[in-house]
Amino acid sequence: MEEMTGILPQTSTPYSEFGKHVGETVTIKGAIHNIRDMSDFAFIIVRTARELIQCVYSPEFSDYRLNDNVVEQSAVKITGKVVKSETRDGSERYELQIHNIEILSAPVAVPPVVISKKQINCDLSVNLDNRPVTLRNPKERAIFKIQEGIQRGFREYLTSLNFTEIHSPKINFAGAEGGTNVFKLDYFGKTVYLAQSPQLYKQALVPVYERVFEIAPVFRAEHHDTSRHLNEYISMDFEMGFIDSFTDIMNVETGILKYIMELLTKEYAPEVELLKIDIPKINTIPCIKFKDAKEMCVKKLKNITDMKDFEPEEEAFLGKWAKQQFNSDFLFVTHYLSKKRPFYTMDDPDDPDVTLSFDLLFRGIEITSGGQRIHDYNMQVEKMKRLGMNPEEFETYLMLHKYGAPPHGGLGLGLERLTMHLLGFKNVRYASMFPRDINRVTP
Ligand code: AMO
Repeated sequence: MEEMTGILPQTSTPYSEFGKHVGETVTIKGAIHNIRDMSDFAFIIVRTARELIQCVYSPEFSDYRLNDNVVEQSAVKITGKVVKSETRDGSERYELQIHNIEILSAPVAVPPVVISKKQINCDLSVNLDNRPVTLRNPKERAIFKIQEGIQRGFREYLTSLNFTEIHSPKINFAGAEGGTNVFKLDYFGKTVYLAQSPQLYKQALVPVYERVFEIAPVFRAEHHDTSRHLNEYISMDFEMGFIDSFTDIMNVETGILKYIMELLTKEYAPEVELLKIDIPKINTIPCIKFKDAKEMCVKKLKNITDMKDFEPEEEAFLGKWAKQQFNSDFLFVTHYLSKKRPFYTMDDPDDPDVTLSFDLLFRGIEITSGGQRIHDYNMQVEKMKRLGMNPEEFETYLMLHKYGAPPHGGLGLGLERLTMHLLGFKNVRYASMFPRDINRVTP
């Protein structure tokens, strides 16, 4: 009887180890990404999990004879000799002189979009329609490797501060953020809602674990088609107890972002280089109160009518201002109006018209909302009533307050929004693997 050892045999040599095998025969597994036939020899570029490996075919050293089965997107196992290759910039590169090719699986059709070029050259909608294929393009897949790095950074940094990772339910008894952008669902004859955020649950877990975080999808029934809204996105949330001020939350976020940018620089260098990412340098992040930011916008921009919130052009202006004044790509805007923030937000005891809350702008676009929450039962019930809500419908949420909760706060950071602005995309869909918007639920 066969027994499992828990050890995965290494049957493919990673490119990062080629330097140790110069002159030796190795085996690699991957997909044929591109074939460049040069009549008496050919370059066969093999795509592995993270790299493109240049393999050279020549009847001089290849036992295999190239034939019609060797096509782009075939899954192959190639055996060959590692040799150092010439580079214009003098950097160390290696290639494989092919001895043999084993076709593990061959496609039955040519991809609908050319994916072997440096970048995908088609409309966004065609790119998204063909996502399982277009994501194979090295630049496209690099976007989501970077996204992995962002999530890793968020997770690693918070874990180092003793936060506990949680998973809250996505089928909920109420919308956590209010408003109309909530998906209703028929749940065995009852109306329930898809989670707009993990808000109510992450707060409930503060008296349990003190510090919690979650990285998970959330759902917003956005009825409009904009370049920065998705109907499903990944929210990176945390919540922490025993805060002295909501600035504790902003300090933790500053630490998270510094850590993420360092991690990307150190461990995601191939993707950072491929996508030419301008990694922001973060020392400190400046803060401005909503009221002061608004006054500045009104002075500098024309036709500002909404005095309770920012228009996208105001955020863009504030982003430029932060860059000029503080050389910062980030800006915290604090003390948003009470009227514009959700029911769980703590009002400022010194000025109840404003809240102990903040948004973080990155290069002129909001990527985070957060703040201090109400922890007092009577204060929360009273605020709900003031906002026309029925506290009885939130009985289980109010257990948090009823049975004692420490002063606490937290934030939600949109993964796709952060990726979008880090990579300089004009549309958030480029930063979503399989975006869901008002017109799209496939693939
Ligand atoms: P808020 O609703 O502001 O706050 O969302 C937090 C962050 O999530 C991102 N975001 C979106 N990204 C893509 N598409 C959307 N439709 C979309 N909506 C929001 C943004 C935004 O800054 N519970 C609070 C957070 C908290 O206070 O802890 C909340 O969800 O980057």
